[in-house]
Amino acid sequence: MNTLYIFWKWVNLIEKRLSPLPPQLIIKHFLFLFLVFLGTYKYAYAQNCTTPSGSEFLEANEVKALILGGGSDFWDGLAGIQNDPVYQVPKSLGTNAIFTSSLWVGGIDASSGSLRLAAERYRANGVDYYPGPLNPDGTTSDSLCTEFDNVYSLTDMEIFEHIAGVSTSQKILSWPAKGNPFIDAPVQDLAPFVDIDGDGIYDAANGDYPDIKGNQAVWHVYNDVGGPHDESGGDPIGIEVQVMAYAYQVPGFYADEPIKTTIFYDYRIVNKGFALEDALIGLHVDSDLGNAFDDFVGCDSTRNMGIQYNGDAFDEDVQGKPGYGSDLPLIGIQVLDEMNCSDGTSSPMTSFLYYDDGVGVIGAPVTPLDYYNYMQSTWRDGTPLYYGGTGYVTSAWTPLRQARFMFPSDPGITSADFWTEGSEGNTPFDKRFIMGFGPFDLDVGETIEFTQANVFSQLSPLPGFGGLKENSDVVEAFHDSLDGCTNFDPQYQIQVTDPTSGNSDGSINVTFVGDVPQILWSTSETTSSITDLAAGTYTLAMSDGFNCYEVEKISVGVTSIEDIDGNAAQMILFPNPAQDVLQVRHNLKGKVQVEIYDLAGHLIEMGLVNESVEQISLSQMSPGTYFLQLKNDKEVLRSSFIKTE
Ligand SMILES: [Ca+2]
Ligand SMILES: [Ca+2]
Ligand SMILES: [Ca+2]
Ligand SMILES: [Ca+2]
Repeated sequence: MNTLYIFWKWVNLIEKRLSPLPPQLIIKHFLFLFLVFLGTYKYAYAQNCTTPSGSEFLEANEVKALILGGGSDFWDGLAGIQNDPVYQVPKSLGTNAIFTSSLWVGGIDASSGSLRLAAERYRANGVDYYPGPLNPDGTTSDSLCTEFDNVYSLTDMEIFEHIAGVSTSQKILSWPAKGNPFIDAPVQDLAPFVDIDGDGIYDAANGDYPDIKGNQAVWHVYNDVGGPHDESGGDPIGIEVQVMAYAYQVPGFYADEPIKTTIFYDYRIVNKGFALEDALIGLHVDSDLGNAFDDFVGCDSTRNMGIQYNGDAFDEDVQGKPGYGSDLPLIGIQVLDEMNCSDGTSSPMTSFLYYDDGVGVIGAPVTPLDYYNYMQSTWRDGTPLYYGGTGYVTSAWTPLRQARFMFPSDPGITSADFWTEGSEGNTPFDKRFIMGFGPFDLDVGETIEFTQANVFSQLSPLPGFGGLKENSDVVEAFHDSLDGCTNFDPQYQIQVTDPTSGNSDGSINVTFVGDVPQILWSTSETTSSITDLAAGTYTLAMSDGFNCYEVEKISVGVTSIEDIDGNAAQMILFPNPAQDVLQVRHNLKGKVQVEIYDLAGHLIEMGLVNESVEQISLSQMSPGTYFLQLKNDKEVLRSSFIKTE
């Protein structure tokens, strides 16, 4: 694409975005942005990697969010996919709440003492981030960038169907996890997965499945060395960023409503380049709540939360979209707990700052140092944030003390030390902010991980944060309750009725004790009992609805291996019921351990078998129903049989 065209298109977008501004301000923006454009043009090296072009909508609940490849979301800028910011909440209204949000990372090179930085705002000058992971030595290549120029979206239902053996989608097969034979990438930790066969490698054909969160998740990976840092002008660090955005559509009772208007992110930032001292992580957010030109910003440092809220009592319609009207919106960008470094250190939010997007000392960042300073409450001229006023010290104003957090007060709770946009008499306008975390010592090989939640509220009447704080508490408690899968342990009994010879009149009846999980059979049925079964092996997949699964394979009336299809691990028991001797056939490899349990779960018998055909004597056992389990080092098979008099 030719440069002039890019610039013209970009000007058009900026003009559209700024159209409610007075003309002289638009011209000011034009001139400023044009100077920025010329200033950064010198960084236009020959390209190695493609710029990110992937995108997917995350829309599992009442948020519709455009997740973009690379380091910024919602507004795709010059990529031109949507030409519209897409963070609609509630999506039924179709009103945008966030224009764009992006990740900033900066720090001091431990050996050279110079600043290294990756940061994007609007991708107006280009990008700092490129698609794909880095090789272990911190390098990348055209082919690696191209292979990963994608964002990967999955629903929990697609995974459930894969686990149950209903269907395995192409997206499951090509999930970009470690060692996947379907993708071309170095064998290293990438997208999370559950390693069913325990070989350390992802292969859906062997039963492994993606380990997502939420009812839908969107995962992608990017780095800051695939090309020049055209947006910030910073020197590259050598970071790889893996991020999963996800959302829950939980069944509704009132206290869960905030979950439906929240999206989460799990970030994993891996340093594979240069050791950094005083590394800072920033979240740059330009919220535009409906009408973008009547907003205020603030923060709640105890919650690690940057807040944007409507600055007046009515949110007007904007550019053909409905505003929020008098149901005034607030959005909080929150880091749950803290940011954690693999060296054992962690950090809460240590800085919150807004800037006005002009050309002044509290205006838009231009140099890499500007970006770095904005992550530590320092203005563009190097002066620190002071408490009160505009936060910028002048000769006419002698502030009392320095500050880390700008506008930290809840406008609903006045106090002696009150500082909000309203208390300073600011005019509601198009605002943006930066949340800073750190400093960290980020050595090569170390990672920083954190979870971000975008929390929404329309519950607060002007002027308080009360409703948003309530929602934030619900979201945090919900997130804390998702403590892995150790508590998901469904208890059940299985009754099998074999089909009469050559017919399809068999059945499986599963009786749950306690909580009944979500059920999906390989037959696509979702009830606890299935009927009209021909001889064969059926898979029962169980889920808690929050990404935890259990699987049971149950054989019905199977008397020959030909009755079972596919290469998957299988076993057959016959005759069943049996009186004296039970024949066991299976296709497990290697040493196989056999265990027999009674209905109460007591182990009755165990032993090792090496052959694919075994005979088990039942003569010492009482009549009744038993479970037989076979397992080798990779797989487990279970089935039930009946011992008769
Ligand atoms: Ca595996
Ligand atoms: Ca607004
Ligand atoms: Ca208004
Ligand atoms: Ca804004």
